[in-house]
Amino acid sequence: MEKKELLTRMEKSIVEGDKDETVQLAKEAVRENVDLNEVINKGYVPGIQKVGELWEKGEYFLPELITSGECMKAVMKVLQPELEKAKIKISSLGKVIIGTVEGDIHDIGKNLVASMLSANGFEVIDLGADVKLEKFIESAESEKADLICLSALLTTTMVGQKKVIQLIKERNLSGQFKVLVGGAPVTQQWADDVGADGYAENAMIAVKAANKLLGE
Ligand code: B12
Repeated sequence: MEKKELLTRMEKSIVEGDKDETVQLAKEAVRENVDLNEVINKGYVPGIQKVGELWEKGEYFLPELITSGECMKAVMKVLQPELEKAKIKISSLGKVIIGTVEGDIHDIGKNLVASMLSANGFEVIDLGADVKLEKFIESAESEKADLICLSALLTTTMVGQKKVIQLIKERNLSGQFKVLVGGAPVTQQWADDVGADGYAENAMIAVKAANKLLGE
């Protein structure tokens, strides 16, 4: 199958919530050695974004969102090991704690960021979604992490990012690890306002931001 057609079908399979097709296409991409960054960012992600638009327009409802979300997860199950294999086996560029903040169960974007960081040589500890704010700090301390990545998809949970940064300051831990924030409602302005060390609008840029923060 031509790459363009493959990417279009990937997008469509997510929009239609066709899990068998999404997984089968991911396997085909791996077999055919298609660039997995492209597969994710030009195939599957546009699909889930379209689902979001359809939801906003009132054309899709919660069951469709859940089904498409599950398709994304199934795809990442296929792609993640391949991304891992591709990563250059040199010493880790840094240890990263990542999770979606308390009260927020969205994890598709967070998983993508985790996958990309991992594929690009970072050691990633994924705490999952709906993570207690304290846990980010406890894990970062016990794991001696270099970076905490906080994802938030709801305007109501974004404030959790701010609270984690406050807790870090209160405990005089600011010098020990950097904080990177992201998620659909998060902006550079918000990151600056809450005192985050960095912000990235997508998983690719998150890798660049992490490199910049830990390379300095
Ligand atoms: C799929 C989805 C769901 C799925 C989630 C499945 C899952 N396992 O994640 C389900 C159906 C469960 C769901 C539930 C809900 N959802 Co929802 N959901 C979405 C949807 C359609 C897509 C989100 C997504 O996965 N996008 C694709 C990924 C790839 O993009 P992303 O998450 O933005 O991540 C990228 C970047 O933001 C960035 N990034 C993400 N995290 C991080 C972290 C760091 C550190 C960095 C640097 C970068 C970074 O990189 C990622 C990859 O490029 C969005 C619509 C939208 N436009 O975002 C609504 C949306 C986020 N949901 C919304 C709502 C309201 C809800 C519910 C409250 C609905 C309800 N009434 O129950 C619940 C939330 C329950 C809870 N407590 O969390 C609203 C939020 C409104 C708001 N502003 O607060 C949105 C915006 C829809 C809307 N327009 O109203 N949802």
